[in-house]
Amino acid sequence: MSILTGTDSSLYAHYVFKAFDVNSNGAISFRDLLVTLSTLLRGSIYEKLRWTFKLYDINGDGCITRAELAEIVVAIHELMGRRAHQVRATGRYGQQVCQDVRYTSV
Ligand SMILES: [Ca+2]
Repeated sequence: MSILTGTDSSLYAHYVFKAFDVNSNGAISFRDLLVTLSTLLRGSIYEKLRWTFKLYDINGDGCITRAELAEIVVAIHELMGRRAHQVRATGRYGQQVCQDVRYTSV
């Protein structure tokens, strides 16, 4: 955690790292970096959505569960300076996001 900003980017960085690691070998090669940056900067909407889906699909099983969505929401909140125990203590962020997704997908 950054003492100056009170933020912790490590959890979100972990998930972004996994999404950049195209061939899931635990390292980001120069090719992985180029493929990902190309996708995010010049890719189609479908390619960008597929990359974002990969970010949220933590275990890579092709589905985003409520728990996975909650994990990403916690990571984003930590990135913004809220502590994980505060976010998890309420348990409402992930649930609220899931409800919002359900309502907007109907
Ligand atoms: Ca999953």
